[in-house]
Amino acid sequence: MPDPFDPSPDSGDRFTFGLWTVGNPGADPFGPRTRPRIPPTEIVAGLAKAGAWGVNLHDNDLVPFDASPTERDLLVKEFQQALADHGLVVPMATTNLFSHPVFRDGAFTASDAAVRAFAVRKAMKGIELGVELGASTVVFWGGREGVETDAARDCRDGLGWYRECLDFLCGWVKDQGWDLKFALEAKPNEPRGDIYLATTGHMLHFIETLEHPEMCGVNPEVAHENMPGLSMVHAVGQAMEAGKLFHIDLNAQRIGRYDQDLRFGSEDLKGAFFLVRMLEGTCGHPAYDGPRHFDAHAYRTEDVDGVWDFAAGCMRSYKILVARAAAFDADPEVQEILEHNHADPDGIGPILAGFNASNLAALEELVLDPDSLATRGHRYERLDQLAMEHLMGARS
Ligand code: DIG
Ligand code: MN
Ligand code: MN
Repeated sequence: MPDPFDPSPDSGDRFTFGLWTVGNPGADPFGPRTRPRIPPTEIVAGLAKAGAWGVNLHDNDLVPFDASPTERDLLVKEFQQALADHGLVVPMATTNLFSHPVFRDGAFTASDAAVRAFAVRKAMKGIELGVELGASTVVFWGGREGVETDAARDCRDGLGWYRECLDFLCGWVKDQGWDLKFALEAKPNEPRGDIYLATTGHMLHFIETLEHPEMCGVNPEVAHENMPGLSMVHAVGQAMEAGKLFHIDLNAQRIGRYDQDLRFGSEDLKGAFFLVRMLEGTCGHPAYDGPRHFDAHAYRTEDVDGVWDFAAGCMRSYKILVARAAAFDADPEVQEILEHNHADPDGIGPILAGFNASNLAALEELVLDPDSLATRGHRYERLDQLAMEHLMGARS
């Protein structure tokens, strides 16, 4: 009997990992790598064996920064063969605009226009690689777009240059005739002291100031919203409500710590439960239809076998939470409490759905007793206990 929580692309699972995730060799700022580097073609084979649907990459995860065009083409050819051999797709590509020292003062927001030009050209090459591999989404994570001191530049200049570079790239992509989506990823800090556009909320506003906002959405990451103590569920909910959840980075994080990029579900399990419930649409709103991407890596303590334990754990935990969320929303007691709380027997809700003379008159005629309204119960303690019991497997 197959394990219902083992991932299966054939049954519709759309799990993806970046080359940099299971390929993370365990180095950190305080010590060198603890694991051998896994070549991209072996990562493809390992992800296929683990049950992933796709693999994502930064340009330099596959093609070294200083590779010649011939070396680049050979590496891409080998990678494409591995994808074909193992049946994996590449739904997303991104460009490394943060490792090389040229980006030490930023890429799209660097005060040096020559660095910004270099970054845009590198992003164009990264996008070309993504198109060659079949990607439809391009993620931009501005890891170096920020400052350690605001003496460096006025943030309005940085934001203006950020906008210029993204508008340029959107115009170039449209000129190429490619149907690509840009997914902008926020993070509050690390590696910069402060990173511009620190949260998904900041990004959602910034997108509306771009020349081609319709091409651009967000790529929220659990760890990046949780680092400053924000709710990933609310960030994703706002993005979905705006039709801008173009991609997602799933992992786990302890609030107030450096970016841990932990195995999905391994920390704030309740937050992961409500996030999966939102993504899967079991609560009644439309589901997210993109890849379930894990931007995470195994503990530095792990060997290569532990890396594949990590990958399996990400996918299994996601599938277990799908089942728990579905059971919660199918629970008659949950439905009864939610229906009771959302009931509108006097038809008051529609009065506020648009200002007009009729609604204004209806609003003014309402008899509303605040003391009576203040006494109504919501049974949230019972509702949350039901969620916890489904989550803990004490209720099915
Ligand atoms: C880090 O959270 C960033 C980079 O790994 C990459 O640019 C992006 C892709 O998901 N996430
Ligand atoms: Mn991260
Ligand atoms: Mn990420």
